[in-house]
Amino acid sequence: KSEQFNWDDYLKETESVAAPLHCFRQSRIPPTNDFKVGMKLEAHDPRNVTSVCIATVIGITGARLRLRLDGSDNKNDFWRLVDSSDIQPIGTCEKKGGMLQPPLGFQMNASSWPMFLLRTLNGAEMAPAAFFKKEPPKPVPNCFKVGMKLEAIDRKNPYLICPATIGDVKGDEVFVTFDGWRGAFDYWCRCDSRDIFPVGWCSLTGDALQPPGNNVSITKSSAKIQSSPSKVTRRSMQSPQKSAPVPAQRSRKPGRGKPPGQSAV
Ligand code: MLY
Repeated sequence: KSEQFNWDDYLKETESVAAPLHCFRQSRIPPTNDFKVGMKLEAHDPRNVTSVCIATVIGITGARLRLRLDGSDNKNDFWRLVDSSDIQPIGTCEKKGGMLQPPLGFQMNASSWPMFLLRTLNGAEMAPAAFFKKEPPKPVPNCFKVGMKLEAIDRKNPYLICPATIGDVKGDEVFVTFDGWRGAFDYWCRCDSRDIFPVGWCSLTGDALQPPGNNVSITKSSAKIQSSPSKVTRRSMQSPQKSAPVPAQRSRKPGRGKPPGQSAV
């Protein structure tokens, strides 16, 4: 396609800078993803984080795994980096004296858990310990600045990684805003969140980077022409902002590529 998203062009168009690598809790060189679909591992239940459960790799996307907890349904898949501290080789929990738990929403009678566990592990392909990478250290202090660009997981659609901008900084936290989308997807997170990545991450890992949502033009020059009917340069298949640009509420340069919409929900 001719209109492929390109960070170099985009940074120029929006006259913005990429957040420096050292701001992120990500390794400078993304970890290799050696996992294969079908392999099993231990994972903390995202809905009940004190529980360690058995998970199966359902998909591979860049340096991430799409995981499904054994005994759970197919509506609660989640994604983890191969260097996430939320995942570990099978046997780790027991070695630490813990007990594997049924996932929240275990589909069978709770009394059938021990037998279910035996069966799910019997003959399973277990992900080798060497596939699990060490989580990078926390960056200190928070060195993000308002306006810096990054790649961020859309927490409402966590398989998506999207171009984003730091909208605000407060203590150890940053406000992640999604370029070309109204505030509905924006969120606050800690600066050491594993859900945010430096510009170029997806191209290094092979994960798919979404283009910015775009009914509102992203260029600096056209962002000034607020009264003209915004030309649709790139159409999103989904539902990005539909209305005409609203006047900026924050007195920052229009580098974010879109006017601030309603506040995040
Ligand atoms: N189907 C969803 C997808 C929105 C994705 C927004 N991200 C990329 C910020 C919707 O249209 O609401």
